[in-house]
Amino acid sequence: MFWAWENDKVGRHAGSIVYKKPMQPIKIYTTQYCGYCARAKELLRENGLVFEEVDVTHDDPMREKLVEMTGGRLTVPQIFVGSVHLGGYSDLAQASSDGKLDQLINEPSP
Ligand SMILES: N[C@@H](CCC(=O)N[C@@H](CS)C(=O)NCC(=O)O)C(=O)O
Repeated sequence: MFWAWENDKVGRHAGSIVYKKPMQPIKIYTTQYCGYCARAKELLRENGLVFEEVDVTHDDPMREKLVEMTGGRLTVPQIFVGSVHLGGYSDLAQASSDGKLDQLINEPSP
């Protein structure tokens, strides 16, 4: 089991801290009353991952910028790991189950 919090994450294994290493920050763009956003945040928390949430509910300019940043995605949530656009909730769930999320999080910064 891997636990992480704060942005310079602390690794824990079997209850003891075994290593510290830098991890890519996770940023999630959300709106209020968004079921997929809630599920995405829950999944991240279940994995012990800390994230920064950007609520774009009342921020149309940011929402427009988000569409650009994601290559035209119009839905929320949109999740970034470091500079990599992971996608929405279903992309996060897939990445969590196939190991891509771990890989992205642990990738060294460019
Ligand atoms: N397949 C997408 C579905 C996301 C989705 O449908 N989100 C809704 C909100 S829960 C949405 O953005 N609807 C359009 C809008 O709010 O403008 C995912 O997995 O993230």
